[in-house]
Amino acid sequence: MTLAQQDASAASSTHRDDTPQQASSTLPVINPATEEQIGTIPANTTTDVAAAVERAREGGREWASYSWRRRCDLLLDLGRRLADVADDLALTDTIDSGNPISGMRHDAARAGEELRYFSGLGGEAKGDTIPWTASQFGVTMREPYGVVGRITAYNHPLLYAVGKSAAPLVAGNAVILKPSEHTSLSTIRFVDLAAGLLPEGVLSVVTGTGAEAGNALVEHPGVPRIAFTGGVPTGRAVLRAAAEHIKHVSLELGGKNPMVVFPDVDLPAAAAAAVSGMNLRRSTGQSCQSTSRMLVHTSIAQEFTDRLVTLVDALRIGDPQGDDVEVGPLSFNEHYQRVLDYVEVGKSEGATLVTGGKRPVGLDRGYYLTPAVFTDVDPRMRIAQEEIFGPIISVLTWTDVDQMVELANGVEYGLTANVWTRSLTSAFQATQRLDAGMVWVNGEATRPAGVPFGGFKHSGIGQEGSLGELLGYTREKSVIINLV
Ligand code: TXE
Repeated sequence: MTLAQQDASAASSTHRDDTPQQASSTLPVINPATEEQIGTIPANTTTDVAAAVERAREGGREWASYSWRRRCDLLLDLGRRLADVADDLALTDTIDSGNPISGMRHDAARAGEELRYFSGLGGEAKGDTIPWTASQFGVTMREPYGVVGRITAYNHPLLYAVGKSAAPLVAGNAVILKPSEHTSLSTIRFVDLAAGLLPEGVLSVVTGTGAEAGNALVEHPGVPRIAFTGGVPTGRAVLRAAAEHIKHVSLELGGKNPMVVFPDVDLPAAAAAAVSGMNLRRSTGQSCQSTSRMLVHTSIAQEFTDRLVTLVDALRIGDPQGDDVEVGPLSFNEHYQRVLDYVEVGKSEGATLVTGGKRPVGLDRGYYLTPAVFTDVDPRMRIAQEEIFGPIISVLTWTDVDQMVELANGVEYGLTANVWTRSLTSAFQATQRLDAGMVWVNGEATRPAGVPFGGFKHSGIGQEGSLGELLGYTREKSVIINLV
């Protein structure tokens, strides 16, 4: 029995209050590299979610009574438990999501970093004093919400489970995780690691469909704070459902991110950054921050594209458990079909498919696709406007900076952008005009802890990965003190 089968059967057999309740129905766990069912996860119901909320409220009261120092020490202990099984969990993510093991090992390490980063910030959830008169003044106090519902997307399962529960836990909230139904295994195992360390109910997970378990969490009056990572259509549904209880909601949504290439660049370096920026090696291009639109100055477009195609074609595609494998399968069949459709859409719209977009030779099973590069892309085409969330790159050209800015900002999204030039002036002038929450200058899609990450326009509400995220999981209460 493989590790993931052990995990999957563990997920559906053992029951501990903070792991998903036994549910009358289950959802299949499919290994995207083999298309085989390797287990099941509980399809939690609204009733299961309500029970989880009750336990979270209970545990959350105790957790909030701890000093921040004690909470952070316990979370650092949890981080040590995580580190002990990091490789195991990375393999679980690879078998569950299809992402290459090297990428998932990176995620497991990054997850530990996020936990340490926020555990180091515990004392920063502080208020202010507001001077007034000698006998009257104001203070503000930051309090936890109580229970936070943390709904996550499928593409970085463990990193999201750990990295996105750290800040709300440090702030004194109980967290109920709702991972994607496509990749829930490592989240269940992570929550298991907290057993006996955190009070019962402080960190728990519900699994199942978004329409049932996810929506139940958003609609439950006992969960005043919702943080969602996922697609724009679901983000809208979450906002609507949360409106009933006027909940505080943060959204990390999709992107259609540009990489801008000025004519003065070091072309080999820029082409290599284009491949890294697509996150092909970490999650087969399934990343909200991927820069999938190459906006290249006309004068260097052909040479840049030739170099990009050479690098893309050289990527090693195969079984994601292989240490030297760079690109794995897409994570689930429905999405695989969707990305395959976009290849046809691109061709039917008149763009030129220069390379890729096919099942790799010799990989007859599994949701595999060779990374694709399109040229002759008109900015109004669907492949230039819509988030594909897969290994498909569109190359568009520009001649003047105003045209480039119009191209870059000409989509509904505003998550990231990457500007490549040797000129600091060009870089900053472009950065100031780009409508994106995060801009790399000569970057490679890396995000150090502490740098706020959040989208403009349809890419979301709020920021993560920084002190702002921690404070976003607190409510600020104002107190007017009168010395009598
Ligand atoms: O999202 P979905 P996916 C975005 C990415 C892409 C999408 C892919 O850009 O658009 O996520 O992830 C649950 N009420 N980001 O396909 O389908 C569902 O069960 C409550 C952005 O997973 O939106 C899953 O757990 N919950 C990001 C989660 O929502 C519901 C980083 C997401 O599902 C629900 C990564 C409902 N009605 C991906 N319906 C960033 N910006 O950081 C579904 N869900």
